[in-house]
Amino acid sequence: MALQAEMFCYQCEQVAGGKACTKVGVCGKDSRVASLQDLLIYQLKGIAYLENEYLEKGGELDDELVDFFTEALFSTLTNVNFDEERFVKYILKADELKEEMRKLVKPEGVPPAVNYRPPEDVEKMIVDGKMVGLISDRTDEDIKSLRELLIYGLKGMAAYAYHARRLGYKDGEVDSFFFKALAETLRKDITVEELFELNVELGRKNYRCMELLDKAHTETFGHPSPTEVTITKKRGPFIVVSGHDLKDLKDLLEQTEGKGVNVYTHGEMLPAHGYPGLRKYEHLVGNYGGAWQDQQKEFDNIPGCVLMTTNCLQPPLESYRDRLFTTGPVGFKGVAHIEEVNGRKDFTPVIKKALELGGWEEDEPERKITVGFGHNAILGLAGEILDAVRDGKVRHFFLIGGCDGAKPGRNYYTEFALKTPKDTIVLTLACGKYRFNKLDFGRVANFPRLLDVGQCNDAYSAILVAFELAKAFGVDVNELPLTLVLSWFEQKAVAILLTLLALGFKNMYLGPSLPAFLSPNVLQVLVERFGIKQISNPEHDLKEILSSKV
Ligand code: SF4
Ligand code: SF3
Repeated sequence: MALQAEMFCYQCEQVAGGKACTKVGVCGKDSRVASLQDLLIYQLKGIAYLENEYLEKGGELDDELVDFFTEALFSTLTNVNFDEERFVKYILKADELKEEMRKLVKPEGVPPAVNYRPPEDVEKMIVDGKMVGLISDRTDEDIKSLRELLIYGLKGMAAYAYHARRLGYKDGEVDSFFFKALAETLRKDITVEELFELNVELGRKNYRCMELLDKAHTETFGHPSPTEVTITKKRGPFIVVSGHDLKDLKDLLEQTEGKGVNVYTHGEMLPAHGYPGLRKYEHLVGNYGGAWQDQQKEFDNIPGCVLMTTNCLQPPLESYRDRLFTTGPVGFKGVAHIEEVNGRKDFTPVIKKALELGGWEEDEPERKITVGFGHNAILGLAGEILDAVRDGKVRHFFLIGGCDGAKPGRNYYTEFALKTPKDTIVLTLACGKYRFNKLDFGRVANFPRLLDVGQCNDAYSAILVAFELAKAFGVDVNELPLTLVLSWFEQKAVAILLTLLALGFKNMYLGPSLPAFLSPNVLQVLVERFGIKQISNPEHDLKEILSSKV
């Protein structure tokens, strides 16, 4: 076994050298944590096999098991959890659950992952992790590529399912698919065709899962509507809430009410201001900062607290480590973690610390941006949009969406947005938009030219809008004057991409680089079947798009 490398991870876009992180992750994940994550995935494969057998024999889904499974998968997403102790706990908990299930299912002739028992010693776990991870994997390149694509898609879908479950929304079809699909990755005889079909099925299941999450958000907090958000600082103690978990934000808002602590959204939490059930809190005073990759600069010596509810967490600097708190699947060694106990999270330590730190001393001159163009708000304007297109006032729509990152190539998306002609509308979502969402795009016909649809978790909204517009125009979605220009970074974007492909979206532009885990053959199939194009430069791509679609 060639073990010159200390780890092997190629699940995200910032991967070292465009190939794989083999010494330490560009994200900051070290080889010990990488190994423990690999071992956790191996454990989850074992659980998946047993649960799938159990379900096939007529057994029922167990809530505790699904909760654990989705959180554990989510914890292995890029920039979520860097804490080896937490992975040890997940691995051991997985073992308990597997042990119970083995008694129930009594499996015979099963893959080794099913009967594997982890050692108690963490050093030995790390060795085992290397044996079962990609670092030791000699599978055929195309099989490996499609298998990992499936696993990353499952990680992304786990994030969506996790958020929906926290609000009490579940879907048996989605949950059983986690087990079926991950169990299939243990099969030695699986074919390229079978894996391809599983990826397409994942795309469909993820659409269902995102629809469920949309339902969870809108039924709990109301439909987002256009809302002005202050993006400047206010005097006084404060907590900045980052990540994607709206339930955590709501619970924190309740617990900070009347305590003299302002709450700001950060990163992917910005769209929270659009929801009536969240913006009603007066002490939700605004949004602070930009996208996740700027956090070390923005949190440096910050005189308030930061609560990180999900991705993306960067390894914190000393200057704010004592005021950073994690919760849910997020973790970092030495950073305080707020656990859920009996269904409740107690944010008292965060509130106490924020009051102690005292906050900003002065108000900044106020500036605002508008968010809240979810599907309900946009489709409420459908009639006017149709008229504007028919009258030639709006020529084209762009969806410039997806993740951000630190690479220079990501300026493409800002330049692209800024170069879009004045008679076009830009829909945007996820954290990639922070590079341009504070710029003035002006208006076209009766609409702002830049419409913020929400988080990456709201990709469902954008898809629904596309389908509804296609229906209204009486055309196929690929015949709409709409182009998707996507930036990917982590595994939620993989799940969304599979959904778009499964739903038949074609000719999407993808960047900044193509996934390292796609083998040349798999990539060729994606290009041939779905017309996926890698971004080149904004002028070239815009010209190509506008000359081919009217
Ligand atoms: Fe590298 Fe991305 Fe894996 Fe981190 S998650 S180790 S940056 S490929
Ligand atoms: Fe961003 Fe991490 Fe993906 Fe939610 S916060 S989109 S990268």
